[in-house]
Amino acid sequence: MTRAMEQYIRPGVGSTPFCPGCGHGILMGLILRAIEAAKMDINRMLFVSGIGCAAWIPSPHYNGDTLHTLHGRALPFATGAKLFNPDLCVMVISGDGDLASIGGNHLIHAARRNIDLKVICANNMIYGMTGGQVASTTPLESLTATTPGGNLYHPFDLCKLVKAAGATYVARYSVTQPVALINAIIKAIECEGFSFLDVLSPCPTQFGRKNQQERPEDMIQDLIRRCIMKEDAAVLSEEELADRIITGDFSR
Ligand SMILES: Cc1ncc(C[n+]2csc(CCOP(=O)(O)OP(=O)(O)O)c2C)c(N)n1
Ligand SMILES: [Mg+2]
Repeated sequence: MTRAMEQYIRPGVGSTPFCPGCGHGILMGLILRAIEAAKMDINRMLFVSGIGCAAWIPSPHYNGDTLHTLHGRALPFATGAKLFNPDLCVMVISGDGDLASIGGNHLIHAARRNIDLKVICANNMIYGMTGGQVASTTPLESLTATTPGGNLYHPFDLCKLVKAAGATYVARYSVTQPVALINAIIKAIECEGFSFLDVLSPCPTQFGRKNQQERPEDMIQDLIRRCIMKEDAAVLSEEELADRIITGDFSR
């Protein structure tokens, strides 16, 4: 049986390392669908990731050039590759911890320089791979391995952060909005300048387990319920939007 997107999968790669209910596998497939829809030649692309579950999305799965780098340092590697070979379409695919916590300084400066990189942040709101520690994207009061009494701090709004820093294309979608997300990835591929996608990706194993969403389908259902397009959100009050996640394009 031939799998969908088989031609983009590295020969010999069978199953993925992702847990049941993890959104990273969904994202892995949607990125390939976007590359195909954009008619982008994968041989003109370089995929760069840092360290974490999300960093496994391109490497070893994609049958193209991949750089699996250091934790928090995907953007410096990607910047170097783009400067050396400006014809490359350089796509960074990594986690929220990798890009926005340890790598946060690189993120704002790459956006400020508006380098032509396509950055896809698989945001599961936690450090998944290392045991579920709190991240800069963890919601207020959420329980994690390192915040047993609840997270005391507000998370970054990554889209606002990166847009304010100077990025050209900024958007947020969830893996539960696959068509909109594919279209956003196509836009990022076609955009010249720094593009950033904040992609919500459920992690039932580390996040859900501690926050009453243990079954794989619980976090998916929760995202489907909470995500709202910014146009629909515009007519709702602050109270009505209290636990909603606003999605859409937030470009300048
Ligand atoms: C310099 C350094 N510090 C810490 C680590 C340990 N570490 C590896 S991955 C990771 C967090 C990954 O979280 P995220 O990027 O959100 O990816 P996820 O696993 O959630 O997809 C950490 C803290 C490391 N490998 N290197
Ligand atoms: Mg994470």
